[in-house]
Amino acid sequence: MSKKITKKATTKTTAKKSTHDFATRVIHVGGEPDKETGAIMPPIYQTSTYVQESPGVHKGYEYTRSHNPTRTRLQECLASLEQAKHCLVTASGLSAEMLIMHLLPAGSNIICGDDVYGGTYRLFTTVFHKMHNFKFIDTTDAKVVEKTVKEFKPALIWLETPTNPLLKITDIVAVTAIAKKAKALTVVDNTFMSPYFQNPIVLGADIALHSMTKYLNGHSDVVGGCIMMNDDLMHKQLFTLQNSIGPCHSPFDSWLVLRGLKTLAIRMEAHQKNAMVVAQYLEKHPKVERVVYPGLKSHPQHAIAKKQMLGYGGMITFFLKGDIKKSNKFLSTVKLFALAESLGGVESLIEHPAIMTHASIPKPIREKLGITDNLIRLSVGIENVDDLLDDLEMGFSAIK
Ligand code: P1T
Repeated sequence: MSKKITKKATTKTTAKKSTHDFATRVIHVGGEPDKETGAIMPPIYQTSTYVQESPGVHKGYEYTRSHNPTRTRLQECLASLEQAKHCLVTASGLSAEMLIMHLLPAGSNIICGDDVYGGTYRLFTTVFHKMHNFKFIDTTDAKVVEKTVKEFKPALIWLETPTNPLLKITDIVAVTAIAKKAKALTVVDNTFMSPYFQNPIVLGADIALHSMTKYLNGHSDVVGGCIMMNDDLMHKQLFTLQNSIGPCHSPFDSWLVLRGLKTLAIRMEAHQKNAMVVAQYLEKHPKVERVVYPGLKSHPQHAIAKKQMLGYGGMITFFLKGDIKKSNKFLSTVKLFALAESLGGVESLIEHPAIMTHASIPKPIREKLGITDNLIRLSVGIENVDDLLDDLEMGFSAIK
């Protein structure tokens, strides 16, 4: 995509008000030199507790489950990137989702997109189904959303856009408008786009959520999650829940994400550039049945992608011509594309959703959605793209 990306912050953040461009905020918000020593890199406050002058008299920090200065810096930066007022950083993406589930009164109705990360589906259908009522629908069709909202009266609509793994795209502006009319909250899992390519809160969502494990950190060495929002009361409630339940992020891991974040803008550009080349190569390949990439004109929601996203990201899924045997052969032949779960790191990864990331979704549902045995998901890294194409070609050559 040749669109010039200049993203000025339009909303104030509690943490740091900055009108700088995204590429500047990602480096400087939360990255101020240490006041005491001038160290240009933020210290890692590797401490569990803080000394108090007298009981209850302290410098704002009591215990690291509640607050930690390294984590505070990361939260400031992430809030700024999503153009949100608040951010809470959590132990994992799933624990961020868990906190949001606890925010709602027991017995709430929740509409969730029918194609979501397998772990999200498992969390909702095997843990929170005891507390709330879930309906999984195709949120890419605003008419279906409108009808279901009327009948089901949800307290919350949960969107993943683009979805994992089928990269379906929901019109955030349209769905949040329907939700607002019905006084329902909207959450957007923005993991696949990162705040560089999509800002759900600016588009109308109440909450943007990320698995920080992916593009935000970008180096496949940290697990974490984050929740961004504007509402003060919601922030207070989620903080209380996090402090009471305990899924906090370690100071060292927060520091690693702060470090990884600095290159988010250039990494996302590089991921996208490579992904577009790979998607076009796959689209022409005789051994490929179909390619799904939001940047391709053939993507069913390409027009919405163009409207609401500032880029198309680094994730591609494609259907091989063939069966599970051919998929396995391909997956075990490629080398630069490492066969592993997860995504969003600088290195390219490949995986088989039906056996790996989405195995927790019952087979009949998976197949109805289109998560079939010939579906392969790529997280395109930032290596030299010709090397990546050679690697894929080696995989295709091995299929007879
Ligand atoms: O792994 P964790 O940090 O807990 O994040 C969960 C999660 C939430 N949302 C989305 C869209 C995700 O993709 C994930 C994790 N996904 C993988 C591990 C994967 O390979 O798809």
